[in-house]
Amino acid sequence: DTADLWWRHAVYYCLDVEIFQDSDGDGVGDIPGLISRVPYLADLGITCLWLMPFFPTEHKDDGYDVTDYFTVDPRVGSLGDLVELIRVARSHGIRIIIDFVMNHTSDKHPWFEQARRSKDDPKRHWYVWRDEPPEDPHPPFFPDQEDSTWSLDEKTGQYYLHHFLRYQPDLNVEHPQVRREIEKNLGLWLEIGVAGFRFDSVPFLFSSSPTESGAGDEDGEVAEYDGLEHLARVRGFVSRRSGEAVLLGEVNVTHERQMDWFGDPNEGLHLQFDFPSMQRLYLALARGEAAPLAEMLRSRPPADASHQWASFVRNHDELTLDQLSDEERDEVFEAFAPDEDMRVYGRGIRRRLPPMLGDERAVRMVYAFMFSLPDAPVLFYGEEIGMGENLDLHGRLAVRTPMQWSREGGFSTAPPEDWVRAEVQGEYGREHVNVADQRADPGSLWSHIRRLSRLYRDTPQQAWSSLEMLDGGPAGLLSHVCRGAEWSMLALHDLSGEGGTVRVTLDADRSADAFLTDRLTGERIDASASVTFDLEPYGWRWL
Ligand code: ISL
Repeated sequence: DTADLWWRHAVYYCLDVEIFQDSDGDGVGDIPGLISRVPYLADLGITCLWLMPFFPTEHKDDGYDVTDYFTVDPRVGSLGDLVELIRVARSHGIRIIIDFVMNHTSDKHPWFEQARRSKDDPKRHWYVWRDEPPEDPHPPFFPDQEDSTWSLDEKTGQYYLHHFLRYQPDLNVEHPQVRREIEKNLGLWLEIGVAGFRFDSVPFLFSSSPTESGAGDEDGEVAEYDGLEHLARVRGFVSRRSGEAVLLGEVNVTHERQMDWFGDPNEGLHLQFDFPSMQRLYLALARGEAAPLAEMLRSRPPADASHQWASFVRNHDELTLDQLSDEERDEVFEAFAPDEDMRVYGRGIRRRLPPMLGDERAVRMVYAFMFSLPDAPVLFYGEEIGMGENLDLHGRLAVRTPMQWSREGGFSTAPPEDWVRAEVQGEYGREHVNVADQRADPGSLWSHIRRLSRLYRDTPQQAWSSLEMLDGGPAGLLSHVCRGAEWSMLALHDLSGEGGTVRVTLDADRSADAFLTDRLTGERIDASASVTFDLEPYGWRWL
């Protein structure tokens, strides 16, 4: 595989154009606005932007219900603007990857409108139809809006499959013409210059249609095998079209099953979010014990040279806790989302970090931990300033409020009541939480995250190292080593909030020339035998 491996040591930043920066005063963020913020992102240490969907949409699922895959929603700009963004970003060392949402279309997509005209329509089988609704393949993802993953199409009297909302009918990927459209679409964006895709809802995107025998697909080995074959073809297609394209997949399943989606060397997805470990991080914090997270990371299958895990601590959805048991999920709810309105769909938390964790020392430690792994770090916009959420907004929209650039707002010159989404009020409003103020303060969360992200960016050895979990020390202590051939990092993090004393003993046979360097201060610590560190509550040290 001759593909460029830039993606392995990139720092990722996810944003939605419509809430990042408005350039023309209509209250909606746009691509020219984003272009003006590229230098900001480069300065923060970002080297890859993941853009949430910017396609024409009916807004039933914040852009994840697409009506045209081959262009840009005129509300946020034009194809020309996008090409310009790619050029400007590239000149600042930033690549762009985009959300790829072809598991389903909008029900207002012309394909679906045609498919539902009659049972004999040539596009009918681009979607998945049944005379009777089979058993649901899984509980509905939006249980406040849907009871079933099948909806009746009145006119033709059949039910169609929608893993998500009824406004998001699933495409039938078994249909060769649908697969051709998928390739045409990937091909268009690669030609325009994107450096890859964040594949939305991977297990569904690559699933065969449910079988007559009972909607299957849930655990069906056969269906999954087909999906993997399909992914292999898609990866081949993408690699032939672009030497550098990367596939970052959203696969919220166990590590063991995620390994199938990585596949053999140089196959499958390049990157996958590590949902199981990130969910365990919150369980560990709730208990004040490192064990739940340490165990999960210890048992995590290592990614080979052509694959990488991606770490994150928040994203644009609820913080899903579905890799935890019911009891474990309740513990996390109890600790971090005691009120019902902080939770969503019974499975996750719709809060950002500072309000969720309360203690800013914990917040800083959590970001240090995220950047201390070999994994590709993925930030969600606004995390660098500790933006909060607006629980008055429906569901996941709570964590998707306009970027807070300054005390005055800075997102748009339109009056705030005309902004695309209500801004956050209270403690995490822009009065205190904004880029301008935090940029000027070397002690701010922004400065902390910038330091972490630039350090990761400038240390590719870390991304190529392998993860080793260490035992010993206080119960709240998470210790790991990123071990490389010529470079290793020992990382200590206190997850308990109690701090403690940690004694580090170096291997006898290495001690002759061994020394430790504090990665942040550059201070050299003589450690010919062993050395003791005192960690503050939620303290951390990288050596
Ligand atoms: O697996 C999950 C919960 O058990 C979910 O996290 C699921 O993977 C997720 O809801 C899928 O999300 C993605 O596709 C949705 C969209 O609404 C989300 O914003 C997107 O991240 C439908 O396109």
